[in-house]
Amino acid sequence: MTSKGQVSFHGSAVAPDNFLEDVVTGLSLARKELPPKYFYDARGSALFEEICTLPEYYPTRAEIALTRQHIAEIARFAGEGSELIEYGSGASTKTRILLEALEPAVYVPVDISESALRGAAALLETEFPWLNVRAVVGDFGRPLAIPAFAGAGRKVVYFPGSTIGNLTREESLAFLHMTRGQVGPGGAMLVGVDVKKDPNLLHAAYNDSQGVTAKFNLNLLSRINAELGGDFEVGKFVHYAFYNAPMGRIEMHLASLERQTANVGSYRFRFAPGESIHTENSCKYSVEEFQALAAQAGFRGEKVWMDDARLFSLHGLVAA
Ligand code: AVJ
Repeated sequence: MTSKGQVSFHGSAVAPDNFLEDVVTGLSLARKELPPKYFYDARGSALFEEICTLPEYYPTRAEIALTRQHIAEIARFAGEGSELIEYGSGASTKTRILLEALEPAVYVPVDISESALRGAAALLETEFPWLNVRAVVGDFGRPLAIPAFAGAGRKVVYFPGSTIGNLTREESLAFLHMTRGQVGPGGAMLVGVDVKKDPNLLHAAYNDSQGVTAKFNLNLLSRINAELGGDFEVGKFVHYAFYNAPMGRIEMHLASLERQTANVGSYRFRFAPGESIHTENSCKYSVEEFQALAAQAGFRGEKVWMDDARLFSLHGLVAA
């Protein structure tokens, strides 16, 4: 292909996040919690990138390996000239592998951050000059207006990284259902899903020896202090992550080391010794479990690809 692709940006009428409201609501619960999406300020995003390179954090490496290994089949599954829609894009290594092999008619990265999208689009323009990019600023957790692209093949939503693990099983079901509507009949989804395994491996992946995951978790309190006028004594909280086997998920918490209070604006929150703020779930699915969930949402599981060590899965789903 030699012709030049087009790049355009589209809004999707997103209701902006309300950080303060979400923090106050979450910290007012009997079991305190905060939404994991707020991890990703500039420092949090950089720490997450660092996590992806840690020896204990296998998901990123395993997913890249399996994508490389099975790319021909993945491309065949997506179909020629597809409309490739990526949720929570960031133009990562995985996306580049896919774009090269799939040569989609159009690539639609969807992200809440317009600046991240503009940066990614500028890079893609030089790396893939033939590629049509229609960036959508929006929250993939809500119904989106995806611009139609004349002549494109089927819609394929790419959702890598086991980001779906942040949702509870009920939320995932609703999300898959909504996405099925988004791709339409015969449309498809490629979802990266972390799989159940030796809990020691899971535990290590979220309790790395260099303490980067701890910094990533604790950064949420620093962010509240900086952006919402909070006065959390970050040194009096610790990162606490464990595998909750009955729930099939890693839970990350910030545990209070002592009895203390913290203020956020005019709100005051009390902490008992050892009491925690639940900051993240990272759900793990066996292949069969995820296929059953997808089927409940109206998808047929057509393909499952895994890396050699069977640490991570990529599901190829077709809207039934
Ligand atoms: C980006 C949600 C897939 O759950 O493994 C990494 C985030 N948290 N280490 C995950 C995360 C702690 C990651 N996801």
